[in-house]
Amino acid sequence: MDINQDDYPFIPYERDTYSPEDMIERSRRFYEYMDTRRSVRHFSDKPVPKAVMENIIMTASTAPSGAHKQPWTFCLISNATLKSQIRSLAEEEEKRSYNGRMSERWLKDLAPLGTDWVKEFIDIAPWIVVMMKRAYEVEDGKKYNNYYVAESVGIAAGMFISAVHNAGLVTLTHTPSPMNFLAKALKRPDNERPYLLLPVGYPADTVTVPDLERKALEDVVAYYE
Ligand code: IYR
Repeated sequence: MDINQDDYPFIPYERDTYSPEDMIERSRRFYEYMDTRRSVRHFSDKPVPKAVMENIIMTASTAPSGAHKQPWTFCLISNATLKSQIRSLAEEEEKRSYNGRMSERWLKDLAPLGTDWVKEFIDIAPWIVVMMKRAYEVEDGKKYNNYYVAESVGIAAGMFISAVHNAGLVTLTHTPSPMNFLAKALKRPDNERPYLLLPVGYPADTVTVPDLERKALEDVVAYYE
């Protein structure tokens, strides 16, 4: 196929830049702000405006993606009947996972986090977002695979989580496994596969989180100067 780059004109791009001192200060502040994020398992049922969720989804959708295909769909759920249906299906799978499918070692690793198969937050959080990855697109009845789908949706999920934090809300990356039941319950088309379930809302009134420490810089960086 002949590709003429002139058919795809570029446009100028400008953005604010900062002095080295300001960069250090801004990046430090952002790190400290992000370091206040915690995964929360207990939510308040206090409503959150839909417009907030739409802004968060649009932020996530600014993520870079393979060939700019943006291979994601964010299912935005507030319907109580659907939430409770999803909860019972998730719990069915999770109960089996916690009671046999997960290894002893895995359960031991999870013990400090206080997780179990009960997923009450699916009923309680005002919004449940199910992120779908779009494996392919259909054009003129033909399937065209998307590119680097796992990488693309992973990046979008990170940006989603950051946007939730920026709004002053909390979320949790819930991964019921297997999660095919979600595609069915949400009547998604064949090209979409469930990727993550994220409840979003305010934390419950007296919420607690595990006393975790994050790795130090020297434990996560390898320098080549
Ligand atoms: N998917 C299950 C179990 C689970 C697994 C890991 I690894 C976690 O970090 C947390 C939970 C669940 O969502 O409960």
